[in-house]
Amino acid sequence: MAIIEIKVPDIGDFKDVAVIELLVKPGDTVKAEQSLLTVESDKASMEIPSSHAGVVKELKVALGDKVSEGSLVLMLEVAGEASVSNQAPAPVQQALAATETAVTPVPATVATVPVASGPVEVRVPDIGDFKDVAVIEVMVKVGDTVKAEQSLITVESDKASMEIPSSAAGVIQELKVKLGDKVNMGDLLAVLQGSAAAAPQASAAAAGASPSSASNAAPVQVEQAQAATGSVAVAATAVAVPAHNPTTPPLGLPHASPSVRKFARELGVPLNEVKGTGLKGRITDHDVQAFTRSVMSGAVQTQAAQANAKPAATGNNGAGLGLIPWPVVDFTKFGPTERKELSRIKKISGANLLRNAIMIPAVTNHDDCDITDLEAFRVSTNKENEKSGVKVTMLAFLIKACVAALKKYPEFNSSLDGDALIYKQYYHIGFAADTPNGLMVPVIKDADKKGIFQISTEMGELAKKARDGKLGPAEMTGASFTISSLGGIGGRYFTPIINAPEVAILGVCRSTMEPIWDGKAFQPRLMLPLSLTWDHRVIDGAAAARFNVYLGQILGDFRRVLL
Ligand code: CAO
Repeated sequence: MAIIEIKVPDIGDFKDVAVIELLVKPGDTVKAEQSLLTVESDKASMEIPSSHAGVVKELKVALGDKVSEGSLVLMLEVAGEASVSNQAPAPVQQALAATETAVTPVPATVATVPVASGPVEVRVPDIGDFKDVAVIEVMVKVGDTVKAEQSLITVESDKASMEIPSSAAGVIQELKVKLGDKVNMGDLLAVLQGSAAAAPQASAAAAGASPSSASNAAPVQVEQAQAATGSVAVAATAVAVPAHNPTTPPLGLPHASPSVRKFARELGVPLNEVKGTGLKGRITDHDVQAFTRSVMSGAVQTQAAQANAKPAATGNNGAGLGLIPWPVVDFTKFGPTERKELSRIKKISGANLLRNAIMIPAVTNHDDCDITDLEAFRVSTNKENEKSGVKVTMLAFLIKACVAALKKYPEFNSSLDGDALIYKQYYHIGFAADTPNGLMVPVIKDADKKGIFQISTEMGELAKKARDGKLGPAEMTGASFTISSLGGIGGRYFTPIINAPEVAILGVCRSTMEPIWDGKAFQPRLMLPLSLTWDHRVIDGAAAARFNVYLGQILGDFRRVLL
């Protein structure tokens, strides 16, 4: 075993290029020519391969470091007695695009020509082993002004694809190629009205120019596969980039030119989600733009956004959570069935409920409170106000009592915002309403500023609107706390699901007369079952118990609200 130094090979004109990606870590076993890191200049990016197989002992570069030819990249433990000082750097390796099987080098065989002033012919430079490669993308049209080194077309063989740049700046007078044409080194691509740019002329390559003139050459971009951690475009400049052995291509990678990959990277567009409309499904910059537009307009969601967003009411089979799949059962085997679509409201609320149930570490405290006196007051109040047409139910008192408890325990009236809590200084109370189409949650705004009659009146109006399907968005949003009352129906306790981004919800069931021990005897008292569900990230069990106790005290003696 020996430890050898792996250095940056000849990367042509590139100097002080930034390390943008580390592809290995200490302990990793690497093959010869396996990519170790990605470097990027303002013109291109490329992967730096290992010259040997071995085990990575130590990384000598970090993200953001600047490297040049000869810079030490890492220490590698290799089999045998290799000399540390004698390791030739590996050639710069180009990875493979989705449909490609290998990448052929782009040798340095273009030469400089004198400055052009009249029409300039742009020809296919030396593109190495590529012969009869198909034009799969034409990036310019007649009349376009192009800069020297701007990509004009993309060509593709069965092994690789590459962008062919203009050797001069100018206005395109004639385009000599079209989609599907086969081209070779030296073929005429375009005629420019030159603007005296001192750029290399590809046609010189055909005339047998020497590889040593490489430093002046126009770059030819060779398409690079998208690495697992992000796409990287290699611009193999027309320097001496030696050939390397074909490697196994990564499968299922998107098919796009380096410039499109760069464009997508800049926009944060996941290329593998973009549908290519170019030849052979190739992704063009228009496709990237169209994808961006559709994401921005909300017409499309990226997979990452979908993963973070609410799952469908029932469409999610649990695979994303690493769960076993949802059982698919043919119920007709067991008896007659009928399939009915969920209502729109059920679909929407189902998705929200699922997210909230999964994402919130929720705990429910069950408690009873004595509402004997309050119920007597409610009944007498309703009698006194029979003619007003406003009926006061227990829920109106519960809303008022909750406001008092929220004021005393403000974290129940908050929302999580990353590592912080947003304390709301308003008291908008949502109440779950049962409608023919499903559950809706209208909101009583500023419940702290309203009396029991006003709350009762609004509740009646909002509940009616909910049942008639006439609630507006403003009437269903902005709640800071929610109450779900099943008191009119029955039941004892239940575990309501928090209506995110709220942090707590109060469930109420039907009050019943119960024998309560007063220290001397059992007394008949009307007991109201309360179920408070709370987000344990925000609220502690003790605080939840205090909230319930305080709520019970208020409902037991409503005069406490005034204290
Ligand atoms: N204990 C005993 N009786 C109760 C009670 C309680 N906790 N709460 C209400 N009642 C009584 C009322 O006093 C009323 O009695 P009367 O008809 O004798 O006057 C009756 O039950 C019906 O009340 P209500 O339900 O019409 O009125 P409300 O203010 O209590 O509730 C509303 C209004 C809109 C919340 C309710 O109609 C509703 O839709 N509840 C269902 C909420 C729901 O679905 N929650 C579950 C969400 S999770 O899926």
